[in-house]
Amino acid sequence: MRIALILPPARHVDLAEFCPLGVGIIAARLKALGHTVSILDSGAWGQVKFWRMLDDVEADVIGIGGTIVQLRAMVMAARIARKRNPNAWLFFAGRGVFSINEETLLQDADAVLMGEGEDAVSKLVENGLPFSDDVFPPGWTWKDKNGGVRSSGIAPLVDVTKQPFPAWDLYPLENYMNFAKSTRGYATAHIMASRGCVHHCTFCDRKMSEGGVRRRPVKHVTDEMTEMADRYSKHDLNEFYFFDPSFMSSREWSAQLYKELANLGKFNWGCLARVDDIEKNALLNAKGSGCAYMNFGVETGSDRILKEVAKGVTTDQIKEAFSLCHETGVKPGALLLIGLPQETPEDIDALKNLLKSIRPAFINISIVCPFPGTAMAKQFKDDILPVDAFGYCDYFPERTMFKNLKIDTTSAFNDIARFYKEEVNPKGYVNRITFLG
Ligand code: B12
Ligand code: SF4
Repeated sequence: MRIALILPPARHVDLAEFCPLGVGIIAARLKALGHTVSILDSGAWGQVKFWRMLDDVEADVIGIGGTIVQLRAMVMAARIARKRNPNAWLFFAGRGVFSINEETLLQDADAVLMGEGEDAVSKLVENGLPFSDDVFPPGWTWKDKNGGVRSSGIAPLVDVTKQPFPAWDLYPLENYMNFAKSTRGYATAHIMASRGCVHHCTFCDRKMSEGGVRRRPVKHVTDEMTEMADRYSKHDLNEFYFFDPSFMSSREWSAQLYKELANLGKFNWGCLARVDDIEKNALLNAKGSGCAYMNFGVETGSDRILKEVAKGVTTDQIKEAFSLCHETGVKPGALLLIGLPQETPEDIDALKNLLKSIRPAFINISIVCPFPGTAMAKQFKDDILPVDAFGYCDYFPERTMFKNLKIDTTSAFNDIARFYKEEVNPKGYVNRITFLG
């Protein structure tokens, strides 16, 4: 079968430096079964080229996926792909599909994949087209032969220890790397060594994070890094960035990884991390194995809000982790959230004071968005603008979806960014979102 996996754009993302890793693993599984697979990711080409290239996609099975803020583009992409491929079997996938009634999606698709795709897609396509109602493995909602809607539930979590590397040859990797070079000055490659998270921050959509943390064997991870580095040496691949939500949460596993990376002695890397996972020895070992920076979900400078959003950390822990990073030479970055319904102007001042004390090398300021299904969306359901799931595409990431905030998010954003540059770290980097209108 010819299988096309398509990732349409979020309104605010044009070129991206990260490639969709989960989709790459699905592609590798499908290739191993002998199918002809292609990946068309908007982030690799930019929005204008993406829509042009979509016109040329020819396939027997078409999967279109993304987060909630890609939903509208997913539907548009399905309509375009259908025109060119009237007989193709088309499905929607990704995080976004959980936020909307499946019957709405089934107006433009034959099925919806709910959950992780590696097993669900591979097992389905083993059956050959057309897929009869009795061949759907768990994870699918589809239109049956009588026009009704059937569901086999949510796909079980996959065994991450048994998955292949992403099908690197199917991505135009140099595009991601060139984009990274144009913004960072050097190429970076993304990697996920684990999936899942045991925390319950109220703003996080955790529908696919349950089941604990599933870690890949250390050797599998470092082999992937070695393969990438060999394959892309000519692109000056300089660094790896671990996107795992729970990267340092196991001391034992992390220690093994640092040891292996130190033995290899050839990679620089950075990661997402939580301040409560930081401890001096681990940091020293991380640093010794090539760790250059860590980005922490700091979110806010108020202990009251940290508690209310169930972040599970305190400002003292944030200060301690940043201080250890400065001491050990690992550059700490701070990911911040503003626009929480509980937030007052005093809380913005507290955040500025915290920034002054922790001196991040980098800040990213996001305006919090109450994604459907999150604890925050349930808690503040009467305070959220009445828009359907597609409407999130219009607000995220620059406009608040809360009706009555005590702060103005645009002024707070500008105030924090200015304060950081002028009074905390003039050489620091503020990640700003660029809009395409
Ligand atoms: C790591 C991460 C990222 C990384 C992605 C890393 C990478 N290179 O793939 C980065 C930082 C780039 C990222 C970006 C964004 N993210 Co993010 N991210 C996460 C995080 C922390 C973990 C995701 C994860 O475990 N992925 C593992 C892979 C394997 O899972 P997956 O991507 O969902 O893919 C699987 C299935 O969903 C399915 N699938 C997904 N897409 C498709 C497409 C096709 C065609 C098929 C067949 C299958 C399929 O199969 C995949 C393999 O099993 C989660 C939070 C969490 N705890 O889960 C948020 C999360 C997924 N992100 C989210 C959001 C909103 C975004 C952004 C829009 C944020 C932004 N500020 O721009 C962008 C989207 C960018 C874009 N696509 O244009 C939301 C999604 C909410 C929702 N309801 O849709 C989450 C849940 C966080 C939250 N706020 O609640 N993210
Ligand atoms: S925000 Fe991060 S730590 Fe919190 S639940 Fe989501 S993935 Fe876990």
